[in-house]
Amino acid sequence: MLKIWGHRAAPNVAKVLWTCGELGLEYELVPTGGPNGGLDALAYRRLNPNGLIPTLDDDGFILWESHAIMRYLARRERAENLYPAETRPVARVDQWLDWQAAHVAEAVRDLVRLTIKATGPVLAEQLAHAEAQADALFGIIDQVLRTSPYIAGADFTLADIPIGVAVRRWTTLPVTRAPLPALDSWADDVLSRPGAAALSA
Ligand SMILES: N[C@@H](CCC(=O)N[C@@H](CS)C(=O)NCC(=O)O)C(=O)O
Repeated sequence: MLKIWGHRAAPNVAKVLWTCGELGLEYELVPTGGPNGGLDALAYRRLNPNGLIPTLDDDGFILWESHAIMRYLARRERAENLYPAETRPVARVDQWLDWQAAHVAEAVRDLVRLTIKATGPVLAEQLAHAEAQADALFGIIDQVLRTSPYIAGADFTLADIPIGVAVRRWTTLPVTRAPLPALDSWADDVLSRPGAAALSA
């Protein structure tokens, strides 16, 4: 059985668990990181030298980086509905996966650092700047979703997963958010998929 080191509340782990849910894959979750600790243990560092979660073990094949794991699992299961084989459709999915990791993840992380994980006083301008950054990024997705049912086109794909996880996180933070109706209704749709149940299990 697949082994995944991490914990459900960690967004990058949630992406992988959701992917497993979509693929109908069973896994053993090894509680690591967050309140479980264990990231600095030598044995864990041998698996993942970054000391971060998630890490996957598929019958001795060790893989880290959440999006690499998602792609690997979709390919392993030949799930072309989630991760197409054709050059252009897969490029579109990759575009959104990379964009989420490069921009959205950081914007949400900034908001977390300035709110629920703030270690000292936060300037109102700092928070307003971070809120505006997130509004602008999620606004890009809202625009797409006004004319497209899913992030990468007509069908649900891997591209919807990291952005779904990020929206879920963003909407639970004590921040001011721009109203983005197309994004909200897409999020209601994708987060109610059976595959996403792993996020709140
Ligand atoms: N780029 C990495 C980032 C991994 C990462 O930052 N993981 C966070 C959880 S989302 C982590 O390990 N945090 C330490 C902890 O939760 O204790 C990935 O996508 O897998």
